[in-house]
Amino acid sequence: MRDQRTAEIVQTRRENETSHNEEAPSTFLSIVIPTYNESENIIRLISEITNWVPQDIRTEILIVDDNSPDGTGSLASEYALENDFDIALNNSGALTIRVIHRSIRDGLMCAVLDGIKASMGKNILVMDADFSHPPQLIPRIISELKNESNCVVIGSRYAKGGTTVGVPLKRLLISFGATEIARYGLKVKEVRDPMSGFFALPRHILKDIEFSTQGFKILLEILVKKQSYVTVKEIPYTFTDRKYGNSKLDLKVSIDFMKAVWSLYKYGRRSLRRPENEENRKSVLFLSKAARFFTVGASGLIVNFLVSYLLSNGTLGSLWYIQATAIGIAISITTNFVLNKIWTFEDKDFSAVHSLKQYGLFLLFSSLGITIQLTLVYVLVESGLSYNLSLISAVAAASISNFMLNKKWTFGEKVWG
Ligand SMILES: Nc1nc2c(ncn2[C@@H]2O[C@H](COP(=O)(O)OP(=O)(O)O)[C@@H](O)[C@H]2O)c(=O)[nH]1
Ligand SMILES: [Mg+2]
Repeated sequence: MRDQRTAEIVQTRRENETSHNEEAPSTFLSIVIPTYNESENIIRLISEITNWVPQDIRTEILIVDDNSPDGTGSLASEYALENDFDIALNNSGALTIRVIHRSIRDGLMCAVLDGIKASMGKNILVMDADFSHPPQLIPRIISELKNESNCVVIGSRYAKGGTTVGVPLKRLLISFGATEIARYGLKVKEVRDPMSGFFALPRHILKDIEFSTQGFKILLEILVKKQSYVTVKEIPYTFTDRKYGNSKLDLKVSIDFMKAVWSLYKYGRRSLRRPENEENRKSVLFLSKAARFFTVGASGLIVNFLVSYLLSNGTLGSLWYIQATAIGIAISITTNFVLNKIWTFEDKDFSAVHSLKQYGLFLLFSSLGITIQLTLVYVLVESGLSYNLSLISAVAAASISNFMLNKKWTFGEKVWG
């Protein structure tokens, strides 16, 4: 299946190369745009981009479409053929459009990676097709790319001056929670928006990175895996929720995030076996433990959610949601403690006094989280959000502070390392 799909991409590329070959060697920027059912957006977006790309910048636009049922792929191909984008915009600049038609829907991350593989530019810009990422930012991004050779340029919702408009509360909370977990858990805290899908970088930064196509956000992987090598420039912008079409990521978002934490954890373990220097070793250790802690947290989230849900919906009981949540919290704290002791912090001292003291501290720090969690659940449910989503958001917020406190006090480790 996969080979068949790859073959189709290559074939599409070759067809296009026949007509665009002469432009390829000096392309400055490849703009990779994944699409799935974006027929209402894609043509307007391409023409907006052509308006905003400076005329002296040789650019290719690469649409990566997963056989959209609404015909986005063929619309884009027809548009590219009808509008002769091989005509130089002026003496030195030119714009080409290529469409990669993938026969099956194989996920956003994989679509972007296929686009990057097929691209030819010295620099790569990744953006969505739904106008959440404003093309007006492209000139700024280009000038930052020109300024520095190792710079990852991020369109940032959370840097000072950036914001989001029209995004439903539940998505904002999930996005914010995931961003904070990534920033603090995976040691990219100096980056305000490491989960952005709007970013650009010189191609050479991607050398040697083995992406996990099970991953969640390409930018996050780049930042974690190349953090000592790159500088980061965040450009604030206003993220506007799409006007046309539907989001495809609502349901998958939490599952994908857990997968990402898991694969970054595995990366941390592998790197640990070949530490190059002390600082690197410390950061890998920290990264690895944080990833484990949050994986345990994610398992606790499932335990917490299931217990609370089953106790409130009549399956195991019909408790008031606050009571159900409290029991869910108590059980998940205990499973979290055991897993963190054995797996995250690899503590081999199982003597009763030591373990009980640790459990006491773990409870103490968790009670801080409980306060945050209960308050948040209450505020969110009472403000009209569904109980399930309120619960997920509150659990995520509470687990962040726990990592640092437990690392230092419960398990007696230095915070860093
Ligand atoms: N090729 C491809 N593109 C996708 C897929 N899922 C989402 N996209 C595109 O990825 C971008 C972001 O998706 P969107 O649904 O807007 O996610 P949201 O902004 O998080 O709600 C859009 O341009 C989508 O068309 C997919 O499975 N394959
Ligand atoms: Mg979107």
